[in-house]
Amino acid sequence: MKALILNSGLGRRMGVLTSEHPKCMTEISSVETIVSRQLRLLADFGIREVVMTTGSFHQVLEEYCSGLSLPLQITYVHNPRFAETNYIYSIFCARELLRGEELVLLHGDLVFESRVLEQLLGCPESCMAVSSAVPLPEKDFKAVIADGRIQAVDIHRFDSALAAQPLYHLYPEQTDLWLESIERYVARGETSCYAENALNDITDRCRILPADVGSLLCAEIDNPEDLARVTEALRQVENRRVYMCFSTDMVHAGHIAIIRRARRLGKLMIGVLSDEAVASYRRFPLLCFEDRKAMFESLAGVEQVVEQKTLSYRENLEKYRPDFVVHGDDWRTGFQQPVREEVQRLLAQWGGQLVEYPYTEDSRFQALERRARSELSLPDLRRGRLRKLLEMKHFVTALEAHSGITGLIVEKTQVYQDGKTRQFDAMWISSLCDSTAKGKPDIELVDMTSRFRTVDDILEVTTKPIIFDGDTGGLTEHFVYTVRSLERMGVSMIIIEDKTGLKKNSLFGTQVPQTQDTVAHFCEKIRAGKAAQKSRDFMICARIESLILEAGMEDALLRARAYVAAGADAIMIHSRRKEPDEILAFLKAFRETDAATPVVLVPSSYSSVTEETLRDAGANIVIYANQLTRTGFPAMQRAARSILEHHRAQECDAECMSIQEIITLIPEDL
Ligand code: SPV
Ligand code: MG
Repeated sequence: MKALILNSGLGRRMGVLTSEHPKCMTEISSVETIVSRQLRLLADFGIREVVMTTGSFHQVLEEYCSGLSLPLQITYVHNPRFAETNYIYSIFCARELLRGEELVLLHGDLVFESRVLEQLLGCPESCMAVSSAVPLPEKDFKAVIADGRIQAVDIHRFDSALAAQPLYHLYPEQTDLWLESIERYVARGETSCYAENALNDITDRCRILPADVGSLLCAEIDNPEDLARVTEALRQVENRRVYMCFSTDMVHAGHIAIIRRARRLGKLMIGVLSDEAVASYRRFPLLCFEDRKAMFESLAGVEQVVEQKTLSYRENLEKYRPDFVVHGDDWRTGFQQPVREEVQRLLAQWGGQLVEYPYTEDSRFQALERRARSELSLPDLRRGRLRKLLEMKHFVTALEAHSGITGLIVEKTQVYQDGKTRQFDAMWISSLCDSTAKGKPDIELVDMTSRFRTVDDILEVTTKPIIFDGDTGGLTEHFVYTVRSLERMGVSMIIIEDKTGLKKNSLFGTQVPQTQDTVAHFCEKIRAGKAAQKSRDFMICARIESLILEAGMEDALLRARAYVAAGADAIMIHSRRKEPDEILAFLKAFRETDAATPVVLVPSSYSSVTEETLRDAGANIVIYANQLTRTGFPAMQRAARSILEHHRAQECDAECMSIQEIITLIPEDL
């Protein structure tokens, strides 16, 4: 595609402003002239060849344009009869460079915002810029429109007309038809009329559509008053603020394309999602916030990069009140839909606008994204992530998983609430649920090989960090092997409880005989485990059963401090009370002397307490230890009973997950 810029006019009405150079070299901002802005925009839209007709001061103009160092090849066509002819003759002079070309044709005194050009270039048929938002001009061009196409471009006709600007996008067929008509005019010696006179003769054959640019800036500068008005309008256009948000740690061609489009709308500010927000809605970021911020700061045309702390744009939009928010159209459906709706509501408060561009699926990026995700599941990367999450968020949640499918539920379940996407950070491989799924009691009967099989099933299809319920850890001599095996598999943490002998589930409390280990012996086990692990990442958490076994708060605190001193990376305090009072009391007392060691809680019996309360009290990990098992199996029992009772399956259809849901829950590749 070529651009044809008509710069042969004298610009007499500009007075002294055109005494030393052509009108198109008039300054319209502190950094740009009409022509430099036109050329910059054309180059920005990928146009590489420009034909420019010239008249007076043609050498001044040529020198000026070549000094602009734009990636454009400009061919100058001088109209030697510029003083006595109109631009119909300039086009005639340039005709051999134009024949058969797709063209952007524009007058050299036209100032327009980039969206005008974007709209015209996006038109699949030949078109001319018109505006239904501005009053019909007395003296300038109007486009007479009938049957959805332009019938005539004229300064005298007002009926069925819209204000028109000399900016066209012409496909080769219309270019050639118009050129032939111009040649006929010139052959007849008609060289001082408008080129549009030649166009009007052929509009029955030369189909040109009106491209309504509404109130977007698109105006000619004919006199100093126009200049003042357009300069001010342009200043406002250029000062518009544009906001985009990114969570990506890889910038691909699609991102660059959308950033380029966004920055044409005004000054571009990019919100980079915080690590915590990325991890909570997508996946663990490969690059930390600072690196991602630096990456966007280095992109041309990005004025400012700020942190966006949540998936919701609210905080930043209210602070910066941008004129535009730009996004791909992919968020119209799916979990980002409420985020989008909130953005629209907020923008409406100050007349801002949401601009959406078609989302481009980039297959190479998707392959990289898949690779990043699968790398996140590699043992070395996965293992350390619990520690990193703790450092980053200070508070994480885990849900029980006992199979590949329950692992996927923990991996994929998300809700959007209060501007945030919530999902579980980690998974808990509960001894109770693992045993239950195998139809066995929770008494360390399921051996480690079998427990590892469950872990492996989950590891295979998920990426989130895993916390393994190691029961008592068994004999110290066995425990060290367990540590190494789990570490090798990519598990992040093992929790062992300070009980000895036949282990029973803690929720039995003192109803069954259970023996607490001695402090010294359990510390020995912790020390041996820590010495056995190979990496820094793996965590051993010591679980204190003093409250379960009614040994008292002092005992719990004493053990907690002793286990930390023995090298435990975290402690877990358990309770079977209905209320969280003893847990809160423990946290208060423990935090008085230890602010750093992560504390793990399992609020199964005291389930009414919220995460926020526990976090504020000093907890770092909350494990929902058995809820998938306890909800899943009753549903299965109901289905089994229903089929038996009704002698058919239909009655339980309503409770069944659709095949579609099953298919989407289980990805084809991970
Ligand atoms: C488990 O989930 O197996 C636990 C927690 O160890 S509890 O059942 O509460 O003891
Ligand atoms: Mg257990």
